[in-house]
Amino acid sequence: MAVLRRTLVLASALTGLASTQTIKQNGRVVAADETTVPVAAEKIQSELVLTDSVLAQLGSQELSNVTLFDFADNVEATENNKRSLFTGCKTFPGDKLWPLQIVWKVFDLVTGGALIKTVPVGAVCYTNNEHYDADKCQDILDHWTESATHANDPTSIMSPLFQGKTCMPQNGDDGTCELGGFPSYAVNISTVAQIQLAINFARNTNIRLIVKNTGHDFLGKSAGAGALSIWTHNLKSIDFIENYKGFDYSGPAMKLGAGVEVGELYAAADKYGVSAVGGECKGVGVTGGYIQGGGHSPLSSIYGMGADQVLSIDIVLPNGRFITADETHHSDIFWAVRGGGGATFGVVTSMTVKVHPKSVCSGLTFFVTSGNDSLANVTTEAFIAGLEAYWRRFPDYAPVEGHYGYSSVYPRFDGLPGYTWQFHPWLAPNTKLTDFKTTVAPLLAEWKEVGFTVEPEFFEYDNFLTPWKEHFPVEAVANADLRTGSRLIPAKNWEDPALLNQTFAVLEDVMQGSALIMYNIVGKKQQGIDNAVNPAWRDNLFYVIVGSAWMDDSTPAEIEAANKAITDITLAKLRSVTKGAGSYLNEADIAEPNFQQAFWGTNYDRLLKIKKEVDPWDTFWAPTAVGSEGWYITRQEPWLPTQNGRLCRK
Ligand SMILES: Cc1cc2nc3c(=O)[nH]c(=O)nc-3n(C[C@H](O)[C@H](O)[C@H](O)COP(=O)(O)OP(=O)(O)OC[C@H]3O[C@@H](n4cnc5c(N)ncnc54)[C@H](O)[C@@H]3O)c2cc1C
Ligand SMILES: *[C@@H]1O[C@H](CO)[C@@H](O)[C@H](O)[C@H]1NC(C)=O
Ligand SMILES: *[C@@H]1O[C@H](CO)[C@@H](O)[C@H](O)[C@H]1NC(C)=O
Ligand SMILES: *[C@@H]1O[C@H](CO)[C@@H](O)[C@H](O)[C@H]1NC(C)=O
Ligand SMILES: *[C@@H]1O[C@H](CO)[C@@H](O)[C@H](O)[C@H]1NC(C)=O
Ligand SMILES: CC(=O)N[C@H]1CO[C@H](CO)[C@@H](O)[C@@H]1O
Repeated sequence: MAVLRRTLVLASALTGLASTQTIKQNGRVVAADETTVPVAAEKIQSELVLTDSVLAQLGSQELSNVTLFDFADNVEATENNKRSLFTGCKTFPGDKLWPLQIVWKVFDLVTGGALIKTVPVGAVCYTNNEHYDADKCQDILDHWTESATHANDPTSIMSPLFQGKTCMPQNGDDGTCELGGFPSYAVNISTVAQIQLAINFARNTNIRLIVKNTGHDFLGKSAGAGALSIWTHNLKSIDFIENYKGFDYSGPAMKLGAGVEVGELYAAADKYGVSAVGGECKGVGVTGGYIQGGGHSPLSSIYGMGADQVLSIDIVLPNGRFITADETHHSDIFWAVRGGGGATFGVVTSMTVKVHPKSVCSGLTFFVTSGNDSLANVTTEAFIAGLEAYWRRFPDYAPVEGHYGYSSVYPRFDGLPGYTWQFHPWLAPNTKLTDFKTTVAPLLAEWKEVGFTVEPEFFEYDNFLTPWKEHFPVEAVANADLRTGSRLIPAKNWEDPALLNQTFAVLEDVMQGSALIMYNIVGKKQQGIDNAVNPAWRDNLFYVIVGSAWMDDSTPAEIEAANKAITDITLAKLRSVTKGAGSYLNEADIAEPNFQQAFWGTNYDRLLKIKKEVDPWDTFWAPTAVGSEGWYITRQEPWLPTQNGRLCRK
């Protein structure tokens, strides 16, 4: 047992001598270092876990500061819990109650040296910053739009807009690098115990707590000024279970650590001769925000959402306790975490998910430009007719054939009148190419008729990994001049010709000013599975992501207008033809009105009840998360809610 056998007190906190990094041990003042402050963990099965016996040995009754690591159900922690329950705001750097340096030092020591003081990823580009490094800066600039640049950094996120853009590497020559919405500290997690220590510490000191895995979140949910961050990126374990036996499933499964990314999952699944449900983008964290937010996949129209695959969840709750939740244990937590959203019910350390037989995949790709110039393949008139012919047939594809149609329409990049339409691809999982061609033949015939003369490239493979590698795009991230949002367009829009006509009119209107990232996909309801996934996914036919962009040199008025446009114009139009449907919380507009309904529909009330039960302290908070409505961030433009401010109760 790697536990502290001597008593521990933070002497400088008691005496006010913040600079002397000492602790009191058996009544004597000694230096706080690795020899006097051992790692607080006990080995249980394969995990290093924080237990009551470890805590008991960390402190003794006469010592008060060890209670900073107490579980919420410990009597000693009651005073701290009260403090966090009744304070108006989370404690912020500079506040009287912000932990002294020595406390952070001891926190670092009990976590085994895992605490990282935040240096913004862009700091190396600021000539007036102590971290300035021309080579490292060039490297960051060269790889800025790649997800790994941000995933591998303890605190960087891929939507810098919501951090406040306070240390953009592009501005290093004449700006000042500030922390902005980055957390103050991050814990580089390798054990369950470190997560427990971080949660207990943040709850007991009333500090804002955030969780960052890869930093893909589009709404800034993995950032937060003045926060302590739990950085789960390095939890990379993957175990294949050939014959998992669960409540009502037996078959192949995989147990995935919280840091496993989609590309790592797909490669491992292929190695073990199975296919797994994950997102389309390589770097997204599987059991982090993706599954917890629902998770749409190229395989969703057959096997359902990412969250529908989950058999068991290992999670540290807001009270600091480590539990396993499944259909028969902690079933409320099990229900809520599958679709209720990240950073809300605790920190997931791993999940066990179903995997499926490896099987044939076919599909097509194309790239078409419309217009009346020599670069165009088709006239814009034929283009629109071709697009409508495709949309009209959506009911034949995702819900019936299990297809995943992933394509984008953009106004032409060269500014000439017209559009481009790119398939990234149209994927038909578990389908032979001959069958796929039969299914799409009527559409291709109609395309010819209306003058939409394209030559798609078809493909077929005996597995999912290869087409995913060959035909899916590498997506650029970290655009700081862009707001995005999404809408789920339900099957019922296809049942009413007038509504379908209106829907097409809205889409054609929207696409004049925005890209349409289009998915013909349904989160197919799986027999016997009930979870918190947005019910709107179950009757979806057309999932669309839209955006509103501006330029680096746009005026403040233009930037404000573009930010408001996504909510009040673009998405308002889409909402007007999809009343009662929803939006996907992981790819949503941060200012989505009535987000509770839009992200969770009828599941919201139960989610909020569970949130209040497991986290009465609001230890976990993230913008638009379940229960987030009771708090706000100070110093915000109402049209741009960033994480660059203090978190306070309303
Ligand atoms: C380029 C790109 C492509 C995408 N493609 C898809 C797609 O195909 N399908 C799809 O469904 N989504 C997709 N997404 C959206 C993606 O699912 C979300 O951004 C998701 O939140 C990413 O999760 P993460 O853990 O990687 O990111 P992070 O930003 O690190 O975390 C996201 C949220 O989850 C919380 N969180 C992370 N880990 C944990 C944990 N272990 N326990 C508790 N909370 C945690 C964070 O606090 C945050 O609130 C895409 C996003 C991008 C940027
Ligand atoms: C985080 O911890 C891992 C070990 O789990 C280590 O390999 C890595 O270098 C650490 N990263 C940082 C930034 O400290
Ligand atoms: C192309 O179409 C645009 C309007 O859509 C028109 O202004 C322009 O004159 C046309 N050019 C040619 C070469 O026909
Ligand atoms: C469109 O035209 C370009 C060249 O002008 C060509 O490379 C491309 O294959 C065409 N697209 C289709 C789908 O026919
Ligand atoms: C909607 O219907 C009207 C009348 O039939 C037609 O003129 C119009 O082109 C249709 N619009 C769309 C987008 O289909
Ligand atoms: C950071 C913290 O909670 N420090 C406390 C340590 O214990 C002494 C004595 O009880 C308190 O005065 C400090 O506030």
